[in-house]
Amino acid sequence: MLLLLSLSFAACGAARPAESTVASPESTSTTGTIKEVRKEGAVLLVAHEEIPGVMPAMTMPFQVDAKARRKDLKSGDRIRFSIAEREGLYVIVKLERL
Ligand SMILES: [Cu+2]
Repeated sequence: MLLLLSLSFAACGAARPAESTVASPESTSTTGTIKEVRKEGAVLLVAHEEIPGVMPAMTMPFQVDAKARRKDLKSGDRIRFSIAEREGLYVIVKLERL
C-alpha cells in the first residue's frame, strides 16, 4: 500500500514539469501597451514584451476573460497581464494597469 502510494506520487511529480512548461501560462505574465480596445474591453490589441518560452515581443489581439475585463482602459495604456492557453488561444486572465 505504501509502495503504491509513493509510486503514484512519483508518477505525478514526473508528469508535472512537462505539463507546466507547456500549459501553465496561468503564471506567465508580461507587460505591454494597449494599441486598441475592442468589444468594450473583451478584446485588446496589445504590443507586448517577450513572453519567455511562449512568444517573442509582438503586437497581437488577446481575448480577455470576463473576470479580468476592465472598463477604464484605453489605447496607449501600459498594462501588466497574465495569459492562459484556452483551446489554442491565449486569453488574458489577469490584468492591471501600470
Ligand atoms: Cu504575442
